[in-house]
Order: sequence, then structure tokens, then C-alpha cells
Amino acid sequence: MSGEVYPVPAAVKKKALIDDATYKTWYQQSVDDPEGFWSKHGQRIDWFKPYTKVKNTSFTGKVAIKWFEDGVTNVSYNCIDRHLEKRGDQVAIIWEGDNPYDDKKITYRELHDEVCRLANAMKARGVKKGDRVTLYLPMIPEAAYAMLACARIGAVHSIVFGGFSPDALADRIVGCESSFVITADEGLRGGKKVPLKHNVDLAVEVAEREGVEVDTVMVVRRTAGKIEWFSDRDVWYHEAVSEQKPECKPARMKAEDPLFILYTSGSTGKPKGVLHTTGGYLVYASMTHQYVFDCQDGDIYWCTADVGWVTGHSYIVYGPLCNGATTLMFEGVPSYPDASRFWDVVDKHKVTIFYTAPTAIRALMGAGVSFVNRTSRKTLRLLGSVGEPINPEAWEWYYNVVGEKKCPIVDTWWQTETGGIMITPLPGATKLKPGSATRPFFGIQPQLVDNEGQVHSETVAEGNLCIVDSWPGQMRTVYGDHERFIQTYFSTYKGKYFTGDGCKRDADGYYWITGRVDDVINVSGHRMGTAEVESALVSHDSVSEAAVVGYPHEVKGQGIYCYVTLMGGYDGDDGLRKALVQHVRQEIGPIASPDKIQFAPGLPKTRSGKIMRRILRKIAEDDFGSLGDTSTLADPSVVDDLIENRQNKT
Ligand code: 6R9
Repeated sequence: MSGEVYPVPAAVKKKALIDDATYKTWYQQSVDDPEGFWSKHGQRIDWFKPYTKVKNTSFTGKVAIKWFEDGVTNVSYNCIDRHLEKRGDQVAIIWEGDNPYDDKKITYRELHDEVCRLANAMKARGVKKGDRVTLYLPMIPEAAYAMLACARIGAVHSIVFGGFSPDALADRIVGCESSFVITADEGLRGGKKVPLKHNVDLAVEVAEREGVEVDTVMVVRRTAGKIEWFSDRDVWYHEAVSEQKPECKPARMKAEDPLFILYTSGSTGKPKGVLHTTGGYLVYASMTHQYVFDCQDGDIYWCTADVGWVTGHSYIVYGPLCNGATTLMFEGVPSYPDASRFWDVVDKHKVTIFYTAPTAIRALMGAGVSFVNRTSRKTLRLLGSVGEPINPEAWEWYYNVVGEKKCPIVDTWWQTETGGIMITPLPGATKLKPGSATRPFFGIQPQLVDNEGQVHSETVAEGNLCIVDSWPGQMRTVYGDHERFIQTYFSTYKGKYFTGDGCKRDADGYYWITGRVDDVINVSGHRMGTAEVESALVSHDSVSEAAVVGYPHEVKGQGIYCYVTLMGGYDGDDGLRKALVQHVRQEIGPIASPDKIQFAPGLPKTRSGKIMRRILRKIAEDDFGSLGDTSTLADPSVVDDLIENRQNKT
């Protein structure tokens, strides 16, 4: 937690929207008088009917969170229409295809027409305000059109990342009872095809068996690859929109009407449908986008996330477009055609602000500096990081090699649940420390609490990270299960939002996120519940019991380590290992591929039958010298076998 401090470069400070004094004044206002602060900043978006009520939130009892509740607005109007007069011919979206020769620019006026046509096509097929629409799309402009078209007519989108399996997609279709799906024939990543439409076909069958009928599958033609066609259900996107008018009146939406659902992993059970609403979310996403990235006219802003994750929602589509910025959307991967791709794209499109994940930085670091040094990157002025703690080595490489010591790095801590960035430097205001997300954004009041619920209010402290009061971008509920919302986030510490992350605070009041304290692991910035992987494993015929933990992985941040107890009659060999990896990929998707599988005749359990994960984590880390107290184990001898057969021997 020590190490070098990087002051704000004079050139950055001079041009930045927020300096340190402003940060401090605004922050103080935002916590002393949240009503007054947000009443003012809520006006950054256009309202059809202005709000008179600002904040009506409670973290106790039934937990009700309402912001700007009597205001009426529309997200698509704010992201498009209000810019047309001044920015109609400005590029809204730069699309860079998987193939470096494939790109496209879409102006705000073109965006308007595309979104309206699609909105009309959806309406013509019966989609109404409040209906859930599932999007399973590659990173193509149609993904942004579809999000905005839903917002325009008041439909609620649920995006499922293209790397999820048909079963995982089916769960999410069923979870929000979605009868309309938009997909593409195939995706294209790193030159490889992803059978999206085929996966949808399989998922729809599963959903139907579970009682949810999908009546329309709209298909974008991306590769023109061969697909199956069900003419009573499937419709080509290009045909559907071609017959529609390029005008569609934006629906009048109440501030608390739902905008989207996004499924995310927790420590128990199936993924939760995180629900975000209209007004507060947009105010918070756009405000954080403007100030955290110091985004100004003329900037070319690129966030490398996928729209299947929350980062893509808030910081590829809604935040930047609400601000009238130019946002770059990238279909491909950092390593294709080679490890220069990110920097080639930066040079090609003159990117000024670049936002990516530590796992990508570490992978590119591994490929060597020559891939960076052969590019110019001279337009870059700001770098960002998100998704997991960034280790100081990766931070320094990003700063020194990619940014050539000229670009501040904003290490932004936040979650699907928070809607927008929560703890972060502001480029013109905050001195940087590699590995620290630094200070809270306006309106965010972090608290560090120990396992007994004791608040550590001294400056230098460590504990579980909680947030004590609401902010406009906060999730409102778990879709269809408000009780689970209360249980998951507000029951561990009464009256506080519990993030699931551990955290330290240093003498300067800087926050250092240490990672999840629950059974959620973070693999290449993707959140995964160990319980999900376990239930995928035990659904295989050969497996009687499984326990999954994370272990430190050089590139992915964390790898997936599985302890598997087999049914009688099965041999734990490499063939079965492969079959199990394949099985988990099929159940959840390639992002959940186990890295290590250890066959274990027994798992370490307490006398009451609880698996002692602490021990399993240590063994997976190859750190079995410090297993701690094992006296409560029902059968201490299983530990010797686990150590003997560990898969991470160094
Ligand atoms: C935006 C996003 C959330 C979890 C979060 C934390 C980890 C995200 C981080 C970070 C340290 C950062 N996380 N950003 N940890 N420093 N800058 O990633 O959302 O997919 O919901 O993941 O990711 O553990 O709790 P999500």
C-alpha cells in the first residue's frame, strides 16, 4: 500500500473539468446536502416533466430507492434527439470490426434514424412498454440500436453476453419472461465464428420446456453463415427495419420505470437480475462518464468492454451518448490479428480516452513492449481501468509504456449493482497511487465494517466495504425477487449497502479494494459464483460432489480451481478432466472453463458438514504450510491427500 505517488500533470490540470478544490467542495456538498446536490445535477439530462422530488430512499425495512420520482423523461431522447440540433452530423459511434479493414462511422442523425426504425419494427411486432427484450448480440452497432430502441418505447432490455451457453441464455430468458429476442446469425471474434443464432434456437427450446414462449427472434445478418430458419418465429433485422419510418416518438417514462435488467453472479444460487431504472441511472452514468474521464468536445472515447457487461451499458452506450460524445465500439479481441491491435485502433481513430481491464493489460504486457512501441498513441491523454484490482506492476506498465508517463490512469471501482463508477480518481484532481481506486465520487459514502458489524471510522482502517447512503445509479431491486435484494445487500449490515468487497483505507483516505470477501471469483474481470460452477460440475454423471475456489492467476487475475469427488466406478484421469471442462463450458459458457481439476476422494468438512473453503483456497494457492486451525474437521486425514495431489505444485 506504499509506493510512489503520481501528481496530477500540470497540462492535465489546466484543461480538466474538475480540480482538487472543486472535488472537495462538491464532495462535501454532496454528503451534507444530497437533496440540494442532486437536485442541481439531475438537471444535466432533459426532462419532459421536471421532478419536484429528488431523493426518497431507505436502506432499512423493505428497502425502497426512488430518485427524481415525479419526473418524466426518456433515455433514448437524451442519448440522441437532444443532440441533433448541435451535433446531428457529429459521429456518435465509431465501429471497429473484428477485421481491421472493417469499420464504420454513425452520426447522431443516422443513429436517430436507425433507432427509430428498429423501435417501430419492434412495436409492429407487438413489443410494448414494460415488455422484456433479450439481446444476445455481438459488438456491432445494432447492439446499441437495440438498447436505445427498447429505451425509446419503454421496453426493458436484458443483454446476455455472447460467451454464455444456450442453457445460461435460456435461464435468463425464463428469468425475465422475455418473448422477444434479438441476435445475429453469427458473431466474429479474433477471426472465429460464434454460433449465436444456433445458441438462441437451442435456448428457445429449453425456455419453452420451462413454460416461456419466445414468439419472435430477430436476426442481424453479420456473417451470412448458414443458420436454421423457423419462418413462423424468425425475422431478419434488415427486412424488418427497411419497411419502417425513421421517426418514432420517445415514450414518456417515469424516472423509476425500469430501463434494463442485467444478470450477475452472486455467492449463492442462480444469477440475479439486477434492475436499473430510468432517471437516476442516466444522471449517474452520464455524470460519472463526464467527470471521471474528463470527457470534453473533440474527445474520441473508447471503452473496450462488451455491452454484455455493465461497463458496456454505462460507459459504451448510455453515459457517452447522453453526453453527446463520440464512443468507439470494438467487435474484436486485443490479440487479433496481433497484440498491437488496441494501439493500432487508437492510432487509426485518434482515440484520446482509453478504458480497459487489468486482465487485458497483463496479457498485452506478457506479449512484450515491441507491440506497443511500434505504434504512436500520441492522441491518448487519459487511461482507465475497471473490473478487478490492478496490480501495481500492470499499473506501472500501463502508465509508463502505453501512456508514456503523460496520461493519468483512472482506476475505477464499481459494480453491476452500482450502475456507475463509485470510487475513482478524477484526472484533474487526484494524485494517483498504483493499485488504489483512490477517493469516492460525489455522493458516495464508503464505510469499512468488520465481520462483527463494527465500523472502523479511523482514517487508516480495513474491513468490508459498505456504502451508507443511496446514490442515483443504484440498482432498485432483483427482478422479480425483492426479498433476495434485501437479503443479499442490506441484511449483512443493517441499514448499509454491502458490496461484497474487502477494502483498506490509507493515511490519505485513499481506498484500496482487496477483492471479494464472498464466494464470488473474478476471472478476467468476469464475475462468477463458485456455486454456479459447482452446480455445473455435479450435474455431470461422474461427479458426486464439487467445491470450487479461485487462485491467483498471472493473466486472468483469478483462475478456477475445482475439487471433484467422483461417483464410484469412475477413474479420475485426464480424459475425464477434459470431459468435465467441456461440460462446464456447455452448462455456463467458455468464460467458466475450469483451469485446474483435482480429483479428491473427500473434501474437508466440519462436523456439521460444511466444506471448509479456507483450506481449499490455501491448497489451491500452493500455500499449505499455513492451513490454520484444522481441528474442527470431521476427518483431518483428507487434507493430506488434498495436499499430496494438488494441481498447482511449484
Ligand atoms: C464494473 C464491474 C464488480 C466487482 C467488484 C470488485 C471488482 C471492479 C474494480 C474491482 C478492484 C477495481 N472490481 N472494478 N476491484 N478495483 N477498479 O466490474 O462490475 O462485473 O459487477 O464486478 O469487480 O470485486 O465487486 P461487475
